[in-house]
Amino acid sequence: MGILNVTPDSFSDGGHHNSFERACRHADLMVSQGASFIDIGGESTRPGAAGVTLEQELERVIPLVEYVSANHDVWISIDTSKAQVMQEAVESGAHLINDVRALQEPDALSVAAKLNVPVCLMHMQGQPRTMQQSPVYGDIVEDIVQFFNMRINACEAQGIDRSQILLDPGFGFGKTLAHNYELLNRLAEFNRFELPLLIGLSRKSMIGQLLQADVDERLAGSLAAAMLSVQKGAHILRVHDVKETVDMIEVMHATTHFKTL
Ligand code: PT1
Repeated sequence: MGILNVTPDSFSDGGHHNSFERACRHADLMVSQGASFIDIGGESTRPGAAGVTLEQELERVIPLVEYVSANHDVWISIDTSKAQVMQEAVESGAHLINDVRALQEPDALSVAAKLNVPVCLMHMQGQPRTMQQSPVYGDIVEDIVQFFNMRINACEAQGIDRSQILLDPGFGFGKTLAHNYELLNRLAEFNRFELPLLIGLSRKSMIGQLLQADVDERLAGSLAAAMLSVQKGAHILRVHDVKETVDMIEVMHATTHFKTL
């Protein structure tokens, strides 16, 4: 799953045109590199980020959903927590709702149920602006398992079929460095749900803090963590570096595809 972030281009004097064009070319590139999903998001949810208005978010993501839908044969994922963005994105061609707030915002649950598309439920402690201040858990895995059980039940009560649910433990969302690495080590414990696991750790602070590396120097660390997550049962990797991740997966798969005897 290639990440397509739409943030306004402060260098362009022509309003939104420049950033839209760049985002389209980036989508083209990620598809040519082998992405099977494009995750389109208009709200930054990295630590410290403030929210965006509904109007801003719609203005950023809907033209891109339309562009990818018209030009590429890939799954389009809409990364949003807002019911109206979910609705307009799916009406414009999105196939999957990716919600870092696990359908807990107003009307999100009922709208997602009505839209009848798969939903990814992500775990987050707190809200992006403050989530890294002092995250506390009992047992990191068991606390997230409990959260997933609660949200799966809420989905099923609204008529969302269990087969339409994906789970994401939310690396970097209200978790210390130690929480993130224990979570990665114990990822296989989420296989008990028998639901697809979506994992996002590409270029995150859990790599940067450990390696003392800036965002543009986190590729090797991100690939190592992504490979481990696949070995422990991850089904979908949400990444910036599509080509490198596809190469990594191909090498992993080769180990089981050759038999000479
Ligand atoms: C994610 C994810 C996401 N991450 C899903 N959606 C982001 N399903 C946005 C950092 O620690 O993991 N899963 N949508 C991006 N959010 C972050 C969070 C970016 C933490 C960076 C960090 O650096």
